[in-house]
Amino acid sequence: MPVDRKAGARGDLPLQPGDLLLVVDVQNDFLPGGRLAVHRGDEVVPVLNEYIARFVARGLPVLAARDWHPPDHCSFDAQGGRWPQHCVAGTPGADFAPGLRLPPIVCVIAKASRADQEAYSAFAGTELAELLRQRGISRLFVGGLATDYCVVNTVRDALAAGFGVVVLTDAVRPVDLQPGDGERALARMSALGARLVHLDELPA
Ligand code: VGL
Ligand code: ZN
Repeated sequence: MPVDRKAGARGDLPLQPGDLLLVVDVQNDFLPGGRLAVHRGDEVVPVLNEYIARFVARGLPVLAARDWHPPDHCSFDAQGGRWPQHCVAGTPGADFAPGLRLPPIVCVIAKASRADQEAYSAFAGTELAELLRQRGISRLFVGGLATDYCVVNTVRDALAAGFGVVVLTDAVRPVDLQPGDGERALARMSALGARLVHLDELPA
């Protein structure tokens, strides 16, 4: 399914109170050289830094989710899961990318930290929805890794919980276990009601 990118003139998506930037799993193990490296995953870092700067300049909040597994997580191949061991809580592989310029006040959500449960979505088993509601957040701008796993599942749950969602298409990259998984994930998010944008469409 081709992804509809027709919408979007330069600067036509104003940022407003109630908007929040959600940075998903920009962690060393998902970058080239990491244990579950996403092809060109490092390319999202400078783009996300620009989005972060735009949110911070307007006093809008930034939240970072991180994959935060115990060493025997059920998704790891040694446990019969589909992935190599990655993002083990407290290890360098689970650290945020060193070049990612998260603001000094950033809320961090850890997910998939129970050994017996896989959780791609930042909403799964976390307090994210309550936290957003308490803070009066109505719309999430979502970027990070990986498009076809944690990003798409997080976006699906955000929409189901009633939040507006804007996907930052230049700040996501897919695992693409099957070629086209990333594009299909973008199409799915669009079909579910997310708006797909790139940096030019936000005010500078
Ligand atoms: C992810 C695979 C396994 C992700 C996390 O962050 O997209 N993908 N764990
Ligand atoms: Zn994981």
